[in-house]
Amino acid sequence: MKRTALGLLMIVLLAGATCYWLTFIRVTNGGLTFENKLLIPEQSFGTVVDGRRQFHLTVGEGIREFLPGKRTPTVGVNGPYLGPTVRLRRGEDVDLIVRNNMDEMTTMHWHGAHVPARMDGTPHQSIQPGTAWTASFEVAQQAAPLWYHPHPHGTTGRHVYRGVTGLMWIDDDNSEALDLPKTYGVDDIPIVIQDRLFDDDGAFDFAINQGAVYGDTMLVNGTWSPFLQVESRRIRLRLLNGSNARIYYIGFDDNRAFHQIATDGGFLEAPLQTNRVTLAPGERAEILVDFSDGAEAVLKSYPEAGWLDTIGSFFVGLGTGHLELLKIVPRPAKRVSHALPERLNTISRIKAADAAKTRPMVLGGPLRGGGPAGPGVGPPINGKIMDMGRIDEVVRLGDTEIWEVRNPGGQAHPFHVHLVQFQILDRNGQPPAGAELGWKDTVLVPAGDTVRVIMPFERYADPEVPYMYHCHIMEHEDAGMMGQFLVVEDPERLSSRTRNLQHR
Ligand SMILES: [Cu+2]
Repeated sequence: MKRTALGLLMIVLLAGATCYWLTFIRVTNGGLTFENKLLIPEQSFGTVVDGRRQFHLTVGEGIREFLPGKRTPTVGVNGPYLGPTVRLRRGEDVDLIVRNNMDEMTTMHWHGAHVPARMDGTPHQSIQPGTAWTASFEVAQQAAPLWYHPHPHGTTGRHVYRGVTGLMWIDDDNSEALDLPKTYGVDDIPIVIQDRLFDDDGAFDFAINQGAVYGDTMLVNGTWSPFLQVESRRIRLRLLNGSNARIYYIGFDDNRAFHQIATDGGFLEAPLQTNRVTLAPGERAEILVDFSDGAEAVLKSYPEAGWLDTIGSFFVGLGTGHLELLKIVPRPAKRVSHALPERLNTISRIKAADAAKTRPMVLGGPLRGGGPAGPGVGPPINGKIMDMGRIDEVVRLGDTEIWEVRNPGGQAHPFHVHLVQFQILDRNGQPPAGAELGWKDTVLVPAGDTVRVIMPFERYADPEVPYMYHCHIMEHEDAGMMGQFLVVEDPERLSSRTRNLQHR
């Protein structure tokens, strides 16, 4: 009897370990020596021409040595890998002039930005090789840590994987008045987290496994095994999960507490003390970390809390799921530490009763009409695979809407909506807490969860050009886990062309 129970337990444990191993292949990055100085992307304030702030972003191929002695072919923006941190200010008019020096079509999307559909850089604003495209808009949103990346349908994942990603930080009166660390690269640090697979010859290996690309080598700002020297005082890290598919559970190796101060779309109301931040692809978080104790700490990703991961870590025994990112080395401070602000922002809660309608968004599940899902197809949203010639949803300008995002499938999907920042209304019926009270444009919906988000559609009607909503696991998005919505002044008076596009 005892023996049967033990055998059963062993089978369960081994199955758990096997599942774990399949999901998190070859993640064995422990034991880094952190010998490389963390690269900090250039920041750009552009140049003001006729009252408009202009930026030039040139996408082109390059070579970068990430691993010692290995030359990796890359694509970057104004350089071999990643792009400049674009600094914008609320109320300004900007022109972002994007030149494509690659030999294939791409686009450039301003993730989290409140911009007209024609300026959004979706699959509908293609930039052919050797040409340029200009996104012109007014910066019409609060201070927030946004980012930019290509969005060509079917090849987003590959373009991002090669290196086309940059940060786009917005400031406003509030962010400038707050007593926060603001010296770029000194106490206000961009942290772009990416996992990569390398071939033996050093080339990026875009290998789709379990439906997406998971790397075994961590890069921060394109730096492998990095360290960062800071003063022994409070510093600000602006984290972006710029990975194609991997979800991180960010903390420090000494489990120190820190304060989260911002989410995707802006500041939280007050600093939130924690020792973990979950970041799915596309999500951002700003944290304040106090190094006045002078102790070094390694920024890392922990395994997801859960029995499978605990067993997996134990059995596989290779530090699987523990991903070391960056060693932070404090030096004696020259300046006194910033105090922790008591208040950061005012977020008025949008009430469910203010919503004109609720739209269901079912992630994964069967295809409409029972067509074959499979390699390169799906998972679907609402049973449908992305069709650039189909309009899936039509939103009335001025309405507030609830989108009920339900994930009946077997894996987590980060759901991203263009144009808006939304609030989480509830998750599995429970009101949000902690960082989920902040403004978001991407929300992680684990298997089995239902998340209701609420958002106002205040500006930018366009009866022709749609915005996107999609899973931000880029290989899912590229396989069609994406839909299109129009924002129009009167959904009852659509052109016959648009009406036809709705019913494809
Ligand atoms: Cu997905």
